[in-house]
Order: sequence, then structure tokens, then C-alpha cells
Amino acid sequence: MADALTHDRTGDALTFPQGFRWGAATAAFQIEGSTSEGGRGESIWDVFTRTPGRVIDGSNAELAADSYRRYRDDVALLAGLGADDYRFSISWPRVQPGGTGPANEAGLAYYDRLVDELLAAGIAPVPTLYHWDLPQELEAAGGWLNRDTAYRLADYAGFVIDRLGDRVQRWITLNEPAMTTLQGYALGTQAPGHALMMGSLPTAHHQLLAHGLAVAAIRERGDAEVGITNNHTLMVPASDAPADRFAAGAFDLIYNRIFADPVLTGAYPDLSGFGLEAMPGLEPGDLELIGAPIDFYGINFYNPTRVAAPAEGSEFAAAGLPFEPVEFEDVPTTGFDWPIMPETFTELLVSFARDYGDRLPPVVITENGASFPDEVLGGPVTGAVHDERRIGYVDEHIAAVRRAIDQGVDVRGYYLWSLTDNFEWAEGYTQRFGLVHVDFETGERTPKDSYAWYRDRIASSR
Ligand code: IFM
Repeated sequence: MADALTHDRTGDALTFPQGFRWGAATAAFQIEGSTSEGGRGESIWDVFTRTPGRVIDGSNAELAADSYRRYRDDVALLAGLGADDYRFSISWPRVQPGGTGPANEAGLAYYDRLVDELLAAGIAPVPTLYHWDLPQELEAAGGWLNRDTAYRLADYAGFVIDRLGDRVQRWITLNEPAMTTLQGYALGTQAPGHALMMGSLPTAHHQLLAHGLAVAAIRERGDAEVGITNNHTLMVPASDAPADRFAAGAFDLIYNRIFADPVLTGAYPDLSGFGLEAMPGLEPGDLELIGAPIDFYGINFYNPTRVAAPAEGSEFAAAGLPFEPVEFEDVPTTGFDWPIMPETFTELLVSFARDYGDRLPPVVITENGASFPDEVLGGPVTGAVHDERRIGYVDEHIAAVRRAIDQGVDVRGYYLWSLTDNFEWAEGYTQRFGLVHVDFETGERTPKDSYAWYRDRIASSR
């Protein structure tokens, strides 16, 4: 990111460095709905949601938050927050329905309208090129196990950059490749639903290659800023026992470092502990592309992970993995049962600055937030949603970011996940993350208490 921030050293935890950017984040498949409109093609998530037993409540994203039709309402909500930025994602199957061939004009036109609406409201668009909705035809050809998918993503990115690049100043290439690899290809709990365990590793490399190719496509076409978004968690050993400490290090490698190291240092970590001489799929020249300088590094953080050596007979032991995530004891949790430990957010950010040093560009928190079973008072949404616990979570995590800045981490922005309630992947509509309640029958929006709180928080932080 271009200019260094002037650090406010007043010690007032409410204020942030000048130029710090506030926003909210969403993703196409989770909010747009209208999955059959405008010539959109099918994605792996359409297929996954149709497959019995895959989504916990049997739901699909045909309505989601109805944002394809209500995007103007969403922009008005962002403007009401006083947001600087809106992180949304572009749907690949809307723009290039089968993942190859020409662009679909109706798909590009939709994002044109969205970008114009944002700019008219004084909000900077920050699109993510890929947030998990791979065209199904590419999955049929091997999906992210197939190296060619990386080149297909670069072609698709070219269409988007050519169309929106005159107005977009900041791009995000991929969202959370770790989740695609771990949940989509290793465990099979998310689309496309393969349970390949360590056999999933080529998907990590191919996604990172796609990132590198997308960075190159953006650089070729102008001077916009570009970064990647990864989901990171602080690994906490279950005990001081060497086996648990080793397990935490091993999981750190697979979850965090495989995805961060090549982007930030141009090299994969040593994988010999997993019996691998090199990252599967790696070819000469790949690391130069993947490690090309970026302007910011996006971190999504929700919770830390407690890790132990695998218990005898566990599925992790059976798969030959040297780690197993276990629950924290006696900590508050979100609706997802995710542990709420904001101090670990500071620790994670500080560890990034320490471990990557000068190789770490400015950090943007591209997602942070919490799901809770919000209760709507007054029946069908006519009334209020008093989501005190979400306010508490966000307040503590924003303070954690502020503490990391005080300890020298160059954090330039915070995007709350999420603007509205939405389709939470394999959890369907059972997890509400929004600042704004959505009635999933009608699409009607009702700002929660957290919406007004975040608006005031943004105002008081400047
Ligand atoms: O909803 C997801 C998002 O798509 C990616 N990051 C985590 C969020 C909450 O699970």
C-alpha cells in the first residue's frame, strides 16, 4: 500500500492511525442468490448444496441474502456505516459460466453496476477474484488438483480486470486457499467434497500459482494494488509435552505456513516431516510468480486452535497425520462453538511481523467477526436484534488489532465479516454473522444493534 501511515501515539485505544480503512466483507455465493439469473453457470457449490447430506439444513443459495437484486440496499447500508471499503467477491460462473471461453456480458455488467454504486457512495470497491465458487466444468476436469485451473483463473481474472480496472484500485486474488485445500479436498466437508487428506496438497500449490498468475495479470494492466487473503489461526499446544508442541508446529505448517511462506518468502517450508521432498505440483518458475511482491497481505482471523498429538484411533491418527485439533476448556464460544480469545489475535499478528520481518507487506484484516443465534424481537423482522455478544466479540478483536499496531505491526484496515447474514457454506443458514439481519424467506434486511455500534466505532476511531 502506497503511503506509510502516521501512527497516532495518543494511547487512546479508540483511535487508529490516520488513513486506517474500515469496511465490511462478503462473498458472492453467500449473498447474491439469483443463481439462475443473468446467464450464470453452475459452480461446485451449486452441486454440493444439491447433494443430500452435505449442507446441515439441506438449504441452498438460490435466495441467500438476495444481494444480486438488492445490491443498492447493501451499498446504502455500507454508506450508513461510514465504511471506507467494501470487500466483495466476483462470481467466476457469472462472468465466465463454464470457466473457459468468452465472458458473459450480463455477469460483468452486474459488477459494473455494483462498482459504480459503491463509488457514487464514496466507498472503495475491494473485489476478491476467487472466493470458492469454482465453475463446475472445471471441477469435472480435476478442479484445483489440475494445474490448468490456475491458468483458467488467470484468463477469467483478465476479463474482470479489463472491465473494472479503470475503477478498482485494490484487488484480492484468492480467499483462504487453506480452507479449499483442507475442507474442500482433504476432509471433504466443503465443496467439492473430496476426502484426500495429504493427497489434497497439489490444490494448495495450484491455488497459489493462480494467485501468482493473477498478480501478474493485474501488474500488466496498471498500477492497482493487489494482495491475497488467507485464513490464519494461532496454534496453541494442548500441553507443554513435546508431542503436543510438535503437533502444534506440524499443524501450523499445514494450515498457516504452506500458504503464507511461498507468498511472503518465495519458498515453501520444509515438508520432510510429512515425508515429502518438495511441494507436490511445484514446477520451475512457479515460486517466482507466487512470491512476486504484493501490496498488502490479507488476514482473516476468527479464533485460535488448540492442538494435540493425535489420539489413538482418531481419524487423524488413521490418516497418518501428526496432529489433532482439540477443544479449549472453559473459554466462551461463538454460535459456531469457536473459542473467543481475542488476545491470540494480537499474538498472531505480532508473530507474523516477527517471523516474516521486512517480507511482510502492510496487513489488512480482511475478515473478522462472529456468528450467534440472534433473536429477533417483535416476530417477523419488524423490531430489533440485540446482538450484544457480537458487539463484545468485535469490540475485543478490534482492540486486539489496536494492541498489535502498538506493538509495531503495520495493520492498515479492518473489514468485519459480514455486512449481512448470509449462506454459511456447509452450515447453510444456521450461522448468522451479519451486522444486518436477513429474513431468508423474503430477503428483508433489519440492522442489528451491532450495525449502529460499528458505525459509531468507525466514527470514533478516526
Ligand atoms: O463465511 C466464511 C467466509 O466465506 C470465509 N471466511 C470465514 C467465514 C466464516 O466462516
